Amino acid sequence: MMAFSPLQLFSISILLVLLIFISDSGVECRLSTNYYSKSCPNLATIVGNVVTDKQIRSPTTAAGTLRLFFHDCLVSGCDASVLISSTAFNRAERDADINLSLPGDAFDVVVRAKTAVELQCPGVVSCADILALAARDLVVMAGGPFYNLQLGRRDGVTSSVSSVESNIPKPTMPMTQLINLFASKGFSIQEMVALTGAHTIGFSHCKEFAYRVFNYSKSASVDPTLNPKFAEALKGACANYGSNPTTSVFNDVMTPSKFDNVYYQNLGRGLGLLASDRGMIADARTRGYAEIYASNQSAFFEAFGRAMEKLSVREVKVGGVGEIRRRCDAFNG
Ligand code: HEM
Ligand SMILES: *[C@@H]1O[C@H](CO)[C@@H](O)[C@H](O)[C@H]1NC(C)=O
Ligand SMILES: *[C@@H]1O[C@H](CO)[C@@H](O)[C@H](O)[C@H]1NC(C)=O
Ligand SMILES: CC(=O)N[C@H]1CO[C@H](CO)[C@@H](O)[C@@H]1O
Repeated sequence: MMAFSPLQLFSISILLVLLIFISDSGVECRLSTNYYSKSCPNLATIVGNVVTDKQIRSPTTAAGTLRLFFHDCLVSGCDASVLISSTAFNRAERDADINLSLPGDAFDVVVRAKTAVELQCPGVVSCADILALAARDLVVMAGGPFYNLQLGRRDGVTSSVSSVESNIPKPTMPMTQLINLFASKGFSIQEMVALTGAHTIGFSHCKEFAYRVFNYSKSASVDPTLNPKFAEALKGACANYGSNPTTSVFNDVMTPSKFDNVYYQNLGRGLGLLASDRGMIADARTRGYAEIYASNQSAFFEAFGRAMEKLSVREVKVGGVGEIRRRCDAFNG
């Protein structure tokens, strides 16, 4: 057995005290709801004002920003990597095919909020936190639930187009694949069904669902699970989508811009727009949750808020990892 002399013991205790001191005085290592209470006390108000102003002028902002945040968090954690613009040297996440449809208004609201925040608290607040705050505020503005948001995320220093494809769900994926994808990100089936209630707002481009109403299969030109009148309307709306790929349709045809539980009610009536939406009510593993949320909006709001809190801290970077970006679309480099 090893024995220590008094001097050695003394040095060891000094070392321990030093270690404790160093670990305590370093960069903040944990998220908290009041992370910026000293360094940027007006943060919530500044972001709230920008977001409100933008949403009133461009009502598509809420849905776009919520989806942007979802995509950010699924790919390498909530670190604003999705906001990075491509350069001659790097094709960034937002250049992935699926990102073609991420709307400009969503990027714009984050840039505006960042600019306003920098004027009052330069170099302090991450773009990842601003995106998280904007998405939460916009959910509330659209009529959805308030949920607590932990702050203190740092911005990522990589963003690669190649990391997107395998991490983002597609409407054509069979339910087992969707369940597995969400499970690989740490989400239960119940949380997946609740999160996908985000499709109560916003829209989808025709290319995401047009196959359900044109040439569906050898035996049926239209997906027989669609409400026939709805299918006719979709045919009309998407008649020219080949020549005009920006043509899109509301995800929740009944209350398109209100964050409510009507999305789930639609599913049982053949009014689910994407095949993955329809899957939520068709599959025995997800149906029970979809039915509860269809009949009880409080249950949906509670589950959505909890799942969003979880999504919002997914693989976040804290402490010495990452950086506080000066502008949201480029690394400080
Ligand atoms: C089963 C999983 C999911 C699939 C397959 C899926 C797929 C899609 C697709 C294809 C679109 C249309 C995009 C376009 O054409 O512009 C869309 C829109 C949207 N998604 Fe999802 N999504 C899923 C889950 C989620 C989740 C978990 C959220 C957020 C928590 C979300 C939020 C949104 C929003 C808000 C829109 C509307 C965007 C806008 O209006 O600009 N989605 N989704
Ligand atoms: C449907 O399929 C037929 C035969 O394959 C084709 O001629 C027609 O253009 C298709 N229609 C659409 C809308 O894709
Ligand atoms: C609806 O859900 C809420 C929240 O989970 C619950 O407290 C309430 O009892 C439910 N209402 C009904 C009628 O089931
Ligand atoms: C919004 C956005 O960045 N869209 C890009 C998606 O990818 C295509 C093809 O790489 C670009 O041309 C778009 O600008």
